[in-house]
Amino acid sequence: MQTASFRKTLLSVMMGTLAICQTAMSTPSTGSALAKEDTPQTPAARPGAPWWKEAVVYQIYPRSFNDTNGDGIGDLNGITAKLDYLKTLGVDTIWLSPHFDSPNADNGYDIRDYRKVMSEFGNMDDFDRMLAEMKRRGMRLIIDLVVNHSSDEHRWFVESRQSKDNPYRDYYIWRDGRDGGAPNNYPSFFGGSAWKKDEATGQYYLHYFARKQPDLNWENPKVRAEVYDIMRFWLDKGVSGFRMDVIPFISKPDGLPDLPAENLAHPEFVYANGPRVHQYLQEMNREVLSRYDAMTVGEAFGISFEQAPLFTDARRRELDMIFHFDLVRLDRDGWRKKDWTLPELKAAYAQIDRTGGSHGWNTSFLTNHDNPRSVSHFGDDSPEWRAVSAKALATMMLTQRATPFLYQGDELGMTNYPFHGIEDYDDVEVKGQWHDFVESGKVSAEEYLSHLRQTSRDNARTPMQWSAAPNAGFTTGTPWLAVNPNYAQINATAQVDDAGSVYHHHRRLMEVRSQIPALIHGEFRDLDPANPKVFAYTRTLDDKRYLVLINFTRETVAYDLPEGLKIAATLLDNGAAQPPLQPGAASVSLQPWQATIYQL
Ligand code: ISL
Ligand code: CA
Repeated sequence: MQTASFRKTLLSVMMGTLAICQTAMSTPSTGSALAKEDTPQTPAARPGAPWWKEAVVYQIYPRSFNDTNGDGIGDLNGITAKLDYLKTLGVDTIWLSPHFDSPNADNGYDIRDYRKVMSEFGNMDDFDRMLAEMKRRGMRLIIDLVVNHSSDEHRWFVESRQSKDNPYRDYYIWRDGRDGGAPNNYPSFFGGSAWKKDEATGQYYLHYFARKQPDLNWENPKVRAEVYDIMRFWLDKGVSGFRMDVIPFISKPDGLPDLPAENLAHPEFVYANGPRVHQYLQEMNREVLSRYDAMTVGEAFGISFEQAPLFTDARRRELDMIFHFDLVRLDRDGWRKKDWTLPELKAAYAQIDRTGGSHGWNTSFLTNHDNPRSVSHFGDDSPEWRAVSAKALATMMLTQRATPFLYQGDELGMTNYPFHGIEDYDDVEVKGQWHDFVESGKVSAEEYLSHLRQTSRDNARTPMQWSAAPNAGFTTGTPWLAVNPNYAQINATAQVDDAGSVYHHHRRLMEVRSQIPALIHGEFRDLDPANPKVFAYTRTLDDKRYLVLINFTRETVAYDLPEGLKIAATLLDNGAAQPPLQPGAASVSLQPWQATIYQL
């Protein structure tokens, strides 16, 4: 743990930033006493930079965050109760996964009413109070815009399926079958065909995801107008932007021809490249976004690095940033786990940085509600190495030229869940795959489960671990999904009281990031892309240059700094380094999973 020397060196390096030292050492409560000085807006690190470039976003999966009424399901009041914990962590923007009225066929990503709060999560008063309490703390809220599809219980679809001439018929995508079967060979991501025959009219409707998630027809200008009204409704309430669910999927291929055989395993690369997606996003920007100081991030599942700038180049007036999936899905092919190498991971970071270019911007994330836990995914979640490797991954994630998105619980280094049988899983995607792969006899249950334990989305959806109390303090009832049994060792209360914890390292990283513009806006350069053990990159802005070194192994690595670089000072280390380096050093003995930010 950093000693007085940490405080002294940090002070000397960043005279102007005394604030960091002091706060880094004090330990906040996880309760809700509001500290007055917390509310002011932090000045832009780089004058003129839009707020969302300097934001640090925290993703909340409300069902699993915090339950305040004992029904075992997280709720909006549970979020409000933890805002001080988040404020002190240092995040300034919350991304709230869907909170809308939904029958929960896909945990909220199937919306029945876009202007109503899901009853399990609370009501609109709870929402308004939550938003007001965020703003009082100088925090912003972005919400999930799930408009590639709605729930089949949404009144639009209830109407649409009534008859072929119903005024809402064209809100969805209906086709006659072909040869007694589906209109084409499109697969659903959740198993089986992407078409469902509807007895009422004998036609098929399209659903890229579950049957209870019919795709909306964006060709219909009425549908687009409905979506823009919904966006204005929430922006006028004071929401600061949107995370847009599978937004590249909204424009369907003309004529809906069969997928070529080679695309059947990964249809996203066809679904994401419809002919009018950019026309619609530019219209959305003109009609809505350009009239608000709002942030937009698109979930660009199926978009290549080459296509990315089409969405994020500011001159095109579409989106501010997108989530690429090449990095988080590096080690899996659908549900199948596959090996990965550090050079592959580093290459993804370099490509992502390049796609941002000078007119775009990027996101930096290592997990979300659709991926396994970061430390189990890219770190080392064994008891001995979990904390230090979680801090190393945080150092990497929070020092990119991108807006960081931290997923709930990753600030504690929460791990994957020890799933056993299929009955342990809740996810609709798992149920579809079990049917398609195991019940069909294509794959044995053992093989499927051995992979799924490492790749399942449910790993990220287990309840937040607040304390060592029963059910990790998440609920006084029965949790909707089992709590990870390691909550006695890994929980917020213990870590907030331990200055050397993964929690506090995230806090210090966010402080350093907010004080050093180069760590946000500086040019990124990987100095040693082929190195299989060490990630060494610089961030340079004007005459300021910083080096980040991360050892991805359990061994000590003697590392000679490339290109004659010399270290001026150690800015922040994840507690692995000994002894601290002397100024002018040209080589470092990197301890196992050591992650250090140096000033050059
Ligand atoms: O990888 C996936 C498909 O095989 C999924 O993890 C995911 O479906 C995909 O990344 C799109 O995700 C988004 O849309 C889905 C929803 O289930 C996810 O939770 C959401 O993030 C449908 O709305
Ligand atoms: Ca609840």
